[in-house]
Amino acid sequence: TMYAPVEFSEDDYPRVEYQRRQQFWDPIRLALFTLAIVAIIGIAIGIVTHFVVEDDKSFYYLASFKVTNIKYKENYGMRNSREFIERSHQIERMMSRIFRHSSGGGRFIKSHVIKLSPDENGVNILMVLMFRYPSTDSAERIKKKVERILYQSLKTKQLPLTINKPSFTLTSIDSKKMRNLLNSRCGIRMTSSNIPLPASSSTERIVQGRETAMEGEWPWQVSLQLIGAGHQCGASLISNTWLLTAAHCFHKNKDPSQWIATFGVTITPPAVQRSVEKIILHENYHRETNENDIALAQLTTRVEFSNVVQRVCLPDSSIRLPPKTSVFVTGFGSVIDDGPIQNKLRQARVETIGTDVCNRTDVYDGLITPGMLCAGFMEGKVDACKGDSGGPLVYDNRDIWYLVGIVSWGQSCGLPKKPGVYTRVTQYRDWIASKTGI
Ligand code: 4AZ
Repeated sequence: TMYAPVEFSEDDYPRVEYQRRQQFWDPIRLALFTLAIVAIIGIAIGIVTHFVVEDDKSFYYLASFKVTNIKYKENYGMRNSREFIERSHQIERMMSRIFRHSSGGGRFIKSHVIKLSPDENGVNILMVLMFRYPSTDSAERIKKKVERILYQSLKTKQLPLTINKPSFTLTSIDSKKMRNLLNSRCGIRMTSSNIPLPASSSTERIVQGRETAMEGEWPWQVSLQLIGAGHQCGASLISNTWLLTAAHCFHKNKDPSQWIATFGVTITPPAVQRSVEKIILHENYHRETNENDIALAQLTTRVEFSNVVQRVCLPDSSIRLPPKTSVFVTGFGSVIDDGPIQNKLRQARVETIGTDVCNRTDVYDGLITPGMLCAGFMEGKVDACKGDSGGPLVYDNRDIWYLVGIVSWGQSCGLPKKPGVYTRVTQYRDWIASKTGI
């Protein structure tokens, strides 16, 4: 058979073609057009975001300069001395004044004095300066800006200290170097990105009077555990190897080989773990009266400081906290009397209570000795409890944290007129030094 050619009538052909075109092309055009519009909007948003919401990065500098209108004092060599602390705060305040009110304003985060050393006509100051600038900026360009702001301030501002301009040097350092420099100081809290944690950031997240801690918020907190029996007590890290805790924690067991110390915001898993080499109880600890409820534990191997492990400062023995001073107690203890140990670290803000008030007949009726410190509230509720014993009561002085108390005893937990009783650390400053050299 032969194939006959297909015939189209003149009428049919153009109509079919026309209908196909209409069905096939229009949705695609519409899709392409929409896609193009979306792409343009996307790119526009990207460009705007890039300029409006800058991607900031931290820049660190080591500043060294001479101050000529003050004389060096011997105690400047000791970082925990009142003289060093007061002078450092004055210098840090001055740096805030210089950089906070400059055109580059909000870029300045913080400064920290590292060292004060003698100079024939004044004092040499070594400090770190922290700034946040867009990540696209270079360390060298920022250095120039910082120097310009500082030199401008020397000319125009009335500053309490006379900075010798030719002696001023600024060196860019990386975050690791900065961390090492800051680690030479105690009582400092940092987030994982090396930004200092703001003071008492989180007092509003209270759950049953106790809120859970963020990582790195209380980096000196230790959990003391008996092998096989778990968490027994809290403790505070005061150096790479020494822990300060309560003597009554070792009532059950004084054998160091049976104890371990863990660090971090959870008991399991711990951030770091160490075994215990040595336990030193206060010679005059009395179980019946709770007097001298203080002990030291030495780790078998040192811990390295990081954003989650850090030592707390010991206060000078002369420091006095007036009544109603805001302090924080932290621990893995129960949140109700006779409740279970908490796996996540908790914190509570309490206030110091004068010994005169705490010794009233309706409170602790004379049981509070000079080596003890009361803290909490007369109406009760917020308090330390079982399992917090040995742990820290800390005081924040300009973002540097001091160990002022050790959780010791109390009548139950959170009862009205029965505040927590703590070992008054200032009373034992010399005892700690005699045993550890710290
Ligand atoms: C304890 O049994 C304990 N409310 C610790 C602190 C307080 C009470 C008891 C203070 O370890």
